[in-house]
Amino acid sequence: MRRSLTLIGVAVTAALISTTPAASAGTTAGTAAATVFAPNPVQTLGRQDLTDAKDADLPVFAGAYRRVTLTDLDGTGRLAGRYVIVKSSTGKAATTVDGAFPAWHRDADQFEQVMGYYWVTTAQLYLQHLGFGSALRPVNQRQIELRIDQYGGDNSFFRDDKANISLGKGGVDDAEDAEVIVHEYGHSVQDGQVPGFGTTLESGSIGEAFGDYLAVAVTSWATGTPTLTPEACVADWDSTSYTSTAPHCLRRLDGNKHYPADVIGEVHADGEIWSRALWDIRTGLGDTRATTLIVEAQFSFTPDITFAAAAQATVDTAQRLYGTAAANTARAAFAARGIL
Ligand SMILES: [Ca+2]
Ligand SMILES: [Ca+2]
Ligand SMILES: [Ca+2]
Ligand SMILES: [Zn+2]
Repeated sequence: MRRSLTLIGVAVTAALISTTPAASAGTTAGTAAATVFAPNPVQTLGRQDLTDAKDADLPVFAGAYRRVTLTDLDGTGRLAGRYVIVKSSTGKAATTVDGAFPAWHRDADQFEQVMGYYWVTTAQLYLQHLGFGSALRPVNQRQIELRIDQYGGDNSFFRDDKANISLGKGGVDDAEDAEVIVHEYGHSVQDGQVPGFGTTLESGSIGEAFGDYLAVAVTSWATGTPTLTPEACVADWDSTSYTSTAPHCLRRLDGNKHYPADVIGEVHADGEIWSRALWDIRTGLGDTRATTLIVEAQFSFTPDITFAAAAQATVDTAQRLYGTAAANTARAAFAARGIL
């Protein structure tokens, strides 16, 4: 695996400096085993009847845990590394025991901490696997601060003033669903590419849409295309707390919203217009080419870009990277939404 050693915009700690030089292409600075959901128990088990049950580790969840290897750790035994540092206001900070993180389950606060570290790092490694940081310029290769808070509402958010992410614990703990974590990282990615991105309704909708798209792309890359839930379904598990129909989805990538008739003036809802276009590009070109051109195009966006301008920039990037047939696929996807 190609891996850039470049750190951009990172407050590099002494510990990180001391361990980073040991890394080179194909190796990682620090690794440790840990236990996660991959990406969430509804998708893994294909059970739409799962409920939060007040954070209880019921026997039904046993088959959803996976032992994985955390990479890019700074060697301190904490959840701190090259692309993310976890800070939690709930429970003690996770630390390694004999070089591995204990197999915490969902009823332990440390489980959400581990999830945050693993899935932010996995999202960055997915971008690197596409060539960002090697053949293409790096994307968001900075250390994100990820907070897990006893936040009252069932919500998570990205604060671009501090380049950090907060994950709430309303309903199902947000960090128990990888797709919520990666959605938030999507905002961080866009802010890393275009500081302050998303100042208007349309640009903000693009932001929400890209987060949803990245959530699906990263989790399918890491765990395989889901077979028991629709791939287009975002946050199958977190959404069991606030949706009543199955399959449970926070949002989907494969809706049929059309511009401008379906615009309601809310970024998450209107984002479903944009995310369907991204989904169609991915269906037409495959994950690697689609996500590469989608992310590469975002470098040319302005913070307040319109749907039309962003769509044209995406088509132009498809042309530049992959030629006329790919550009036609992208143009058709946006035309089908009424954007171009
Ligand atoms: Ca939990
Ligand atoms: Ca939640
Ligand atoms: Ca899903
Ligand atoms: Zn969002």
